[in-house]
Amino acid sequence: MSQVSSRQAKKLSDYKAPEFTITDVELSFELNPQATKLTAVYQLKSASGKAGTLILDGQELKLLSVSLDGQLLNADCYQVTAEQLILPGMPAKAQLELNIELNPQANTALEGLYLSNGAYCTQCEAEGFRRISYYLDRPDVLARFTTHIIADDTAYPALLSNGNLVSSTLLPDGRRHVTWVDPFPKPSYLFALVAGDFDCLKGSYTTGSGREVALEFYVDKGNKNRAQFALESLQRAMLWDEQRFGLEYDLDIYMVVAVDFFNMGAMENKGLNVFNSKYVLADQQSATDTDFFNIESIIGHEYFHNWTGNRVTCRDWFQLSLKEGLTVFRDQQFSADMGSATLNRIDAVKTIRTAQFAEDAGPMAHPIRPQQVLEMNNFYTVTVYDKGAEVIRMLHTLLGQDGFRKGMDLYFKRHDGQAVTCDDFVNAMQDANGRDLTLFSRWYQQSGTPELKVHSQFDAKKREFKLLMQQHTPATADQADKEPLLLPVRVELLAEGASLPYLLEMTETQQEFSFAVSQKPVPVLLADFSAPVKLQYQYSMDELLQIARDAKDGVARWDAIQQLWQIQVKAAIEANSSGAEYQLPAALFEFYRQLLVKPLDDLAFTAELLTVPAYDMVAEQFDEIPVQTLVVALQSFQQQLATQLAEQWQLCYQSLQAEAYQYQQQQVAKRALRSVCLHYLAFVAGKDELLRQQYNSSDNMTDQLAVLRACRSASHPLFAELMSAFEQRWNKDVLVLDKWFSLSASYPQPPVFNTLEQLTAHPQFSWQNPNRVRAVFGAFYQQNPAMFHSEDGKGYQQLADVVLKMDAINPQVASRLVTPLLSWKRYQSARQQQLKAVLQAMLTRDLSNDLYEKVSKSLS
Ligand code: 0A1
Ligand code: ZN
Repeated sequence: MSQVSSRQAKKLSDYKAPEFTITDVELSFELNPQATKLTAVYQLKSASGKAGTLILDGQELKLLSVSLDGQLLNADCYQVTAEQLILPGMPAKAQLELNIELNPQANTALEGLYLSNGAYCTQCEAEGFRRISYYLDRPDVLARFTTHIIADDTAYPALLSNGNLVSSTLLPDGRRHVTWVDPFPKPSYLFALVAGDFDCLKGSYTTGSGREVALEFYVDKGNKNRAQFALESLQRAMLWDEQRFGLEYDLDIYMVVAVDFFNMGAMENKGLNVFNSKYVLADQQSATDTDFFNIESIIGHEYFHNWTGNRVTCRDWFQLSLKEGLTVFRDQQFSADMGSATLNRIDAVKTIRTAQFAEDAGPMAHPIRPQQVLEMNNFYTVTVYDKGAEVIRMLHTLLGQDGFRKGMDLYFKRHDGQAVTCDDFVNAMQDANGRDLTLFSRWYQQSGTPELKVHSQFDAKKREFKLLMQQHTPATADQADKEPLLLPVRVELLAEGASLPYLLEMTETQQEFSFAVSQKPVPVLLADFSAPVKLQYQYSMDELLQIARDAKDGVARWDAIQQLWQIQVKAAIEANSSGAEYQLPAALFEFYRQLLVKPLDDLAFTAELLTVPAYDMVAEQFDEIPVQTLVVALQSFQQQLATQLAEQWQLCYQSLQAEAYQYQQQQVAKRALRSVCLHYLAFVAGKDELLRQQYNSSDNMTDQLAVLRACRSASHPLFAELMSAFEQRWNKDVLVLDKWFSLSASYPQPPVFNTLEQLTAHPQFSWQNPNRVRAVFGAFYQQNPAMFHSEDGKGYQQLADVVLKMDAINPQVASRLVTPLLSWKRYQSARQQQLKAVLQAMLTRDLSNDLYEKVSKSLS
C-alpha cells in the first residue's frame, strides 16, 4: 500500500523533457513463478551531453545488482527508495545493467508481470513497466527493445514478445531461449511478454503493398474455434485502415493473446496485443450478438492503435486522449461501416449521456486532457475516451471527411516516430485545412457539459424563421470558470413533408441564426448528436412525434422518442406526488402500435424505438435523482405498454421466425426486435410456454439470454427455473457463466442480497479475477438500481465492503467499482447521509492511491 509521501499529484504544467533518454534496451527473463530473474541492459544518453543524476522509476522490485559500463557498483553508489533508483554522476553516455528478481505469482494487481491461469503475461500501460524493472517509465522515452525469454519448453511452448522472432534455441537443460527484436522505438508502456501453453489459430493478411503478415491468436486449450471471428475481424480492420486512412501494418507478425485475468478490455502492445478473453472468444452457442459486435470493435480499436498510439505516441499521460479519443473515433467509424451507422451512433450517444455526463457532474470531473493526476490509472475514463472521441468527431464534422483525412496525413507525415501532444494533432488538422482552430482547442482544456438553450421565432410576414441559441457550461468540481466553446450544431427544418439540413457553427455565448422559409418549420436540433451537449428546447408532443416520423437523421428520430419519454417521466413524478397512478397518453400507444404493425425497414432501429429508456438514461436528466420514483415509473411504463399492446407484441414476435444462426446484420436486427417483443411479453400473463419454448429451442446465446433478461426484468416466476438450467449447462465455461453471475446480481428483488453472498461462494467465483468481480458487482450497481439504492442503505454498504476488500487485491478494480458511491450529492438527504458515511469510513483506512484519489475528492 502506498505511503503518504507518494500521494503527490502530478501536473501537466510541470512537464519537463527528460534529462536522460534510453535508446536501446535488452531484457533477459528467466521465468519462474515466484522468482523470475531479469537482466536489463540500457544504453543511456543525456540530452544535454553532460553527466548528471539519473532517476529511474521502480515499484515493488527486488534489486540484486547494478553495473555501469561493465563495472559492478557498490550499494553506496546509488540510492533505492520505494519508487526510485537514483544514480548520481551518470556519464553523458553509458551502459547500465540491472539485475532484478520478480514474483509474478504474488502479483494480484495485474500490473507488470503476472500469472493468468498459469501463463505469464504483462500489462505495462500506464506505469506498469516500473513493476518489471527500474526505468524512465514515461511515454516520451522511445527505445528499441530486444527481449530474451528463457523458460521450460514443455510447460511454456509459446514464448512471445514485441517485434519479430529472431532466434529460438533449445537449451541442454530442457529450457528454450527465444529472442525477439522490435525494430520500432517505443515507450515502455507498449512492452509485452507472454509465456504459456496455448492453442494457436493462424491466419494471414496481405497488405495493399503486397507484404504478407502472419496473424496468430493464442487462446486457452480447446478454444481455437472460438477465435475465428476475432481473426476475421482483424483482417477486416486491417483492410479498412488501408482504405479509409491509407495506413498499413508494419511488422511481419501480429499476435493476439487472450487471457482470463485482465484489468481492462485489451492492450495494444506493439505486435503483441493482450486481450481480455471475453473480447476474443465467441461462437453462436456461447456469445451474443453484442459480444460479437464488441469483439469486432475492440479488435479494431487495438489494431488502429498501431498508428494512433504506437507509431505516434503521447508525450505525457495528460495527452492520453491524443491516442484514445482518436482511436475510439476510428473504431466507431469502423463499426459504423461494418454495420448500422445509426445504431452505432445511438450507442455512443447513450454512453455520453449516461456515464460521461455523470462524470462531468461528479467529483472526478476533468477535461479530456486532465491537468492534474494522482493515479494515472484513474484517468482511463469515459471523458478521455468517449468525450475525446466526440471532440475528434466534431473536427471531422467541421472539416468534412476529406479535410479530416488531409489533417491525418499531415499528422503522420510530421510526427511518425514521435511522442507528441494534443496541440500537435489540432495543429496538423489546422494547417492541412488552412483553418484557425484556436477556439476549438478549448475542448481540450475545459471540463463539463455545455447546456445549449434554444428558442425559435417565426415571422410569417417576413417568411423568416429564427433560432436563438445560448450556451452555458455549469461549473464543475475541478473548474469554476467556463468559456464558450465552438459547437457544430446540425439542424434540419421540417416543413411540408420536406427536410432541409444545415450545419451551424456556434462560437459565442449567444447567437441568432435566420432561415428564409415559407411556412413555420419544426426544427430538428442537434441532429446526429453533433456536439456533446445537453439541449433544451420546448418541443410539443406533436412536434416530437413528427420528428420521430419525418426527420432524415435516424439519431434525431430516436432522440425525439427519448425526449417523449422524459416528458412522461416528469408527468409520472408529478402524478405520483399527488398519489395518482400515471397513465401514458393515447398518442404514444398509437405511435407504438403503428410501429409494431408496420415495422420500419431497419428492424434494429425499430427495436431501439420500441425500447423504454433505461434507468441511467432517465436519471441523468435530474440534478437530484428520485431513485425509487423513477424505478417505479419505468416499470409501470413497460407494464402499460405490454398490456395495452399485448396482441401486437405477440403478432410481431410471431412474424419474426428464428432462422439458423449467423452473425449477420439483418439477422442481428431481427433478433433485436424479437427480443424487444419478448421482453414485453414477459410482462403479460400466460406467456410461460412461449418463453420456455424460445429458451429451449434456440440455437444461439442471443435468443436464450433474451429470455432470461425478459424474465428478470418482469420478475417472472420462470426466472429461477431457467437460471438453474443455464448454470448447469455452463458451469464449466466461466466466461459464459459470467452472464449468469450478472443476471443473478441484477434481479430487482430483495433476495438478491442473499444471492450476492451465494455468488461469491460459488466455486467458479474468484476475487482475484476482475471479470468475475465485475460480473457480479458491476451488474449489481449498473443494472439493479432498485436494490443498489435500497432504502436501508444495504446496497451501498455491500459495495463499499467489496471495494475495500478489492483494494488490497487489485486497486484498479476497486477504484472503478467505487464510482457509483462517489456521486452522493445527486441523491435525497437520507441517501446522501448513507453514502457519505460509507465513504468517510473508507477514508479512515490505508487506501491505494487509486482509491484515495477518488474517495478524498468526493468528500472535499
Ligand atoms: N490502452 C488500452 C487500454 C488499457 C489501459 C490501461 C490498462 O491497464 C491499466 C490496460 C489497458 C486501450 O485503450 O485499449
Ligand atoms: Zn485504446
